[in-house]
Amino acid sequence: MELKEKLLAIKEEAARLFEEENADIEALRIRYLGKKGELTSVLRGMGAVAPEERPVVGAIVNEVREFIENKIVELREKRAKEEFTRRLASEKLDVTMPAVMPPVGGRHPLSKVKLEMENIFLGMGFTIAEGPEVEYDYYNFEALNMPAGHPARDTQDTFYITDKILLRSQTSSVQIRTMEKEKPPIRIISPGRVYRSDEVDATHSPLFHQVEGLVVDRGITMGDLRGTLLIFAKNLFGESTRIRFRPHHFPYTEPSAEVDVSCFACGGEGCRLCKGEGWIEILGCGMVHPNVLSGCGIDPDVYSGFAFGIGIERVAMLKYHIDDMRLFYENDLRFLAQF
Ligand code: 2NL
Repeated sequence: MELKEKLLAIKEEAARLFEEENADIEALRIRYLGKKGELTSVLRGMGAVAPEERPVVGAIVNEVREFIENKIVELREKRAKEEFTRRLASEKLDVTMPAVMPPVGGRHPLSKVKLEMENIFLGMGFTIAEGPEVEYDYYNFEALNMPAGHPARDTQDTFYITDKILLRSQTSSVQIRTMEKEKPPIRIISPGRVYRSDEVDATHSPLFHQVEGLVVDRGITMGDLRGTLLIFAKNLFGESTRIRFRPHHFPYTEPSAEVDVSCFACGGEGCRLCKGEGWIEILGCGMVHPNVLSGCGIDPDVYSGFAFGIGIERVAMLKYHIDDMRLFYENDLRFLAQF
């Protein structure tokens, strides 16, 4: 019968078309199974088929539909496999190739200088002490022989949280806390942030960094201070570096001195860096004032000590020839990437 033959012809043609090299699966699916597809239109013609013939024709329609559906699935799988094989061949992966390195940051110049200073003192047997940046007036001023109203407080004016609590103006406060807690011998450095209510300019910042040092034991003399600072200076600026002490005044040390290093750019001849002086000021120091020792419960008749304070920014500016302190805080990579 006509419809049966038509169906078998459809099947045969479909079988041939699916075998073609560039068979377009989607186009074939629409052509045979789509709403206006060939099988669908055969089904529409079922009305003309004699009722007793309908189950037979229906079965053939179903068989042809299944045949085409299977062809679609088969061809899709075959294409996917081919694509996979093609990609395996073309996308070769060399597992021995070095990985793409993510960009890695570097240390901030202030951190570098701080670490360098820390390592020099660690090498001399010092340990690192840390403490709060928000500090009691007592530890920042009072215990350092600067009672309320002392004129030296003006030169270290800082930021107050309350009458009695402030942002530390030096890390001496950490050393006072250590002396309260520990018996001599004490040999510590206290690196960290300190604050002053200064206007920002090329050489001032309300936040800067310091390394302070403290040694307390029986029989500590100014000779120990000098020897320690000479080793420090030689390590930081080179073996030929010399140091000199100039008398100074700090309320918390007696005697007190400012220390210069021989210019590491010209060796002491006088140049632009040392402004023709041959010497560069680098830190303040002195023998710990007896009032400071006794205030911490350490008997000044038995023990003596020396202390010093070094500005990290100042050392970093000298070392790297930086003329404006603000560069340290602006986080401009064009500046930072140079270190
Ligand atoms: C500077 C240099 C200095 C100290 C810091 C100190 C610490 C204790 C006792 C005595 Cl616990 N002194 N530190 C001593 C001399 C100088 O810093 O130019 N300061 C304004």
